[in-house]
Amino acid sequence: MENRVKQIEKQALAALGNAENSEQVKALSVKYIGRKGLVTLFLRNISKLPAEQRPEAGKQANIIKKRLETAFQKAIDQFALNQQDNADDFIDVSLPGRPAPMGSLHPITKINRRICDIFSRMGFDIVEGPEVETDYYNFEALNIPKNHPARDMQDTFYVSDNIVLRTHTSPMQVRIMEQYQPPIRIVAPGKVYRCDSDLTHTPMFNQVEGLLVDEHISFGDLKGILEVFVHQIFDEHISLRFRPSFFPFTEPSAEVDILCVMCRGKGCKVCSQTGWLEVLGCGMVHPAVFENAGYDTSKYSGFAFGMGVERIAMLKYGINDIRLYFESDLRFLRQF
Ligand code: 2U9
Repeated sequence: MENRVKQIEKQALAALGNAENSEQVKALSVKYIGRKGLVTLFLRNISKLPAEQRPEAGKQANIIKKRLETAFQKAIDQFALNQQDNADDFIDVSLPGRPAPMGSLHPITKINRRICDIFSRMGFDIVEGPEVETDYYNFEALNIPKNHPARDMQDTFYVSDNIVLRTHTSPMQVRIMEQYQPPIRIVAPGKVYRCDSDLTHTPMFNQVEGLLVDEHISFGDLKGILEVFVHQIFDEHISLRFRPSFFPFTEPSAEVDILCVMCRGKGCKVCSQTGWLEVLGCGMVHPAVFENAGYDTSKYSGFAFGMGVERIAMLKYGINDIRLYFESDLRFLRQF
């Protein structure tokens, strides 16, 4: 008889091993230890056993009933836990994906591209060249003589006696003139280097310079092209003026100012009370520069211009410290 209850336990545990969910375990619990379960019936029938067997059989059957109760409950708890785990693992493929953090272009790159794009639409080609230059391309060919203050050690980074970090992108335009006869229409964007550092100057900054050479080019052409440029980069209604200036490589030379964006011409701290803000420099190419390039000055004339990209970006966005563009502070950069 005792063997019979042990057999029932063995059978119950084997069936429990094959159960796949808590519903099946509950059914087994009913089958074995429920009110009409096999172990329960065994216990009820103990009275039919010979008197001397009853105590031991009853003891065994109760122990087995307890063991099965514990085993069934443990299995039910385990299935409940697994179900919870599965719920955590569940992937809802219909949810929108997590947005990947995206980089963006630096404001100086954006303005640089915008400047080049405006000239490109007016037929200018974009040319790029070396940042380490010879004295000839950076100074001599551009009518900057040996004793000119721009060559000063204070202003120029010298690599050796004859080699410098370019102080402007003009050397590139000299190289183009050596290779091609007019007509030429180019802009040269790129990094340039000068020994200078304060609120509005950094030792490296970005320039865009332009050069247009053909027959019958006049100061009127220069004004027309640069007016279109200023209106496109700032605002088509902005007032501008051409103010006489001096550069060794252009004659006559001028600087272009826009009406102060802060005070609209009244005079304030930003425009040093002048009512105007300097945007770029320009002029008709000096005949000495054409002669160095081997261009026929009786046939060709042309104009050139140059601007600092950081300066344009400062004016456009109302930034008063150029160094902000070089500090990689995302709180600053995210605003553009
Ligand atoms: C050749 C001949 C002439 C380029 C020019 C300027 C005027 C000018 C400054 C603006 C602010 C430099 O970035 S800045 O500091 N540039 O004012 N640049 S005309 O003249 C040339 C270039 C090439 C062959």
